[in-house]
Amino acid sequence: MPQPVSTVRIVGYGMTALGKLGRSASELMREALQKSLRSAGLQMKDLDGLVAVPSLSHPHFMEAHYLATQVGLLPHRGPGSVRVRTIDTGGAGPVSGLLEAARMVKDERCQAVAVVAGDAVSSLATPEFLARADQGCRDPENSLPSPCIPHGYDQVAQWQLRQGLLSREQLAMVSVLMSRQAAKHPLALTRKAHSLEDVLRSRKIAPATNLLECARRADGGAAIIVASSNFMDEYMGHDLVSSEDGVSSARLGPVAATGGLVVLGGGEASGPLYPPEEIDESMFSCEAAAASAFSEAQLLPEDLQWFGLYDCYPICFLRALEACGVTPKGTAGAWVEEMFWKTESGYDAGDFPINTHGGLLAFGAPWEVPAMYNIIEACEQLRGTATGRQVPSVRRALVYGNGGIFSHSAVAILAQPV
Ligand code: MLC
Repeated sequence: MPQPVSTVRIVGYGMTALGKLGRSASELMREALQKSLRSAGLQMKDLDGLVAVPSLSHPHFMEAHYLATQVGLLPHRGPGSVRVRTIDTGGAGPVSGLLEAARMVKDERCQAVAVVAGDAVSSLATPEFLARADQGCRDPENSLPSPCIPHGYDQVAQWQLRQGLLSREQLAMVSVLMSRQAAKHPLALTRKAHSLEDVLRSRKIAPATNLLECARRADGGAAIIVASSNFMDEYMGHDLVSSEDGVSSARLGPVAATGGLVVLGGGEASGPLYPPEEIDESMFSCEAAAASAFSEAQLLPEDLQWFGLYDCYPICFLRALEACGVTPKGTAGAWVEEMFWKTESGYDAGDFPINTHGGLLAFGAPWEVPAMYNIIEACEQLRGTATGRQVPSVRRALVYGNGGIFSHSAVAILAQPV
């Protein structure tokens, strides 16, 4: 009998609380991993793969090996083998991790792979946070002032402002829009929508970047479980629970029970680690990553009903709108302004089907974790469980993670199972 064609699916996901939690990154990773296993109905012993992204607050040599050892996945004692990998593509890490896990399932015949991220950058005192964050982004040739990351993005924002396709207000409107979205999500850090004046009058961090336009620092962990549909169908089929009336059902968790979410395609591309002295289009990589993802999924932007776009700073979100085909090249500023007015006095989730959790600017940003929130929110939207912010009829969704200062892009396209 030929085996039915297997698809790669996200069969579980989970996250910790967000905030200033006073817990280590490893503790947050472990909690998120346990929650994601529960939502799949799997146990630690069912995993034969683990991908982790490193943390800034509590870094470990070979983070994924460290975590796998802590949770008892290593040393491996059962049949077969376990593969464990640390992926460092900055904030793109969770989406790179999802694509790596999908390859592990497809090409290396893994049955179930966890992708885990966690960090505690809010619990780090600001001078220590900045010393560590600046160290990674300080270019000896073009020394960015501290805080280096906001200044790096600011250089790109200023370059776009000089081109005349964007206004300072349109940049600030991105933060307002994200705060309006976050106000509808029960776990988001930002509870109340900002006004445009709140954003424009908040503390100046760099020439065209104010405090409310910076990724909102937080502690938190998040994880997903990626598995082959064959494994979920066949292996879990053996793990039957008999009820009193003799009916058997698999011990699947709530996400896996509805078939999980299908990983249709993905793409990655890289740019330089620091913005070059002369900024031009060659430093950006989201366009190439998105094109690969669309090509692999054999879809066009209009085939998607929801987008999770990286928004560590407004300029990243604005560029993503164009790179992912939400709006044509050169029109993102005007598009954001139109959305700003459209959502000004109440709106339905379907009016603005992007970052319905509030993104890095308003949901919360534990360093390299936040792209996992894009993935998790995509799953909630695809499952129809985004209570109070559900976009109608989401069948396919795109998630984008960005690392460094536009230094790495990872894009994945997810879908409901057919
Ligand atoms: C901060 N606050 C916000 C906010 N940002 N509130 C709402 N929305 C936002 N976006 C709040 C804080 O919660 C805090 O509230 C108060 O404002 C002061 O913030 P702070 O962070 O405590 O201030 P400070 O210590 O002075 O530091 C300011 C800062 C820092 C700008 C230097 O916040 C910072 O560096 N932020 C950016 C982090 C960052 O760059 N992350 C990586 C993005 S790049 P309260 O109530 O506690 O006083 C990326 C790619 C990659 O994602 O690879 O990583």
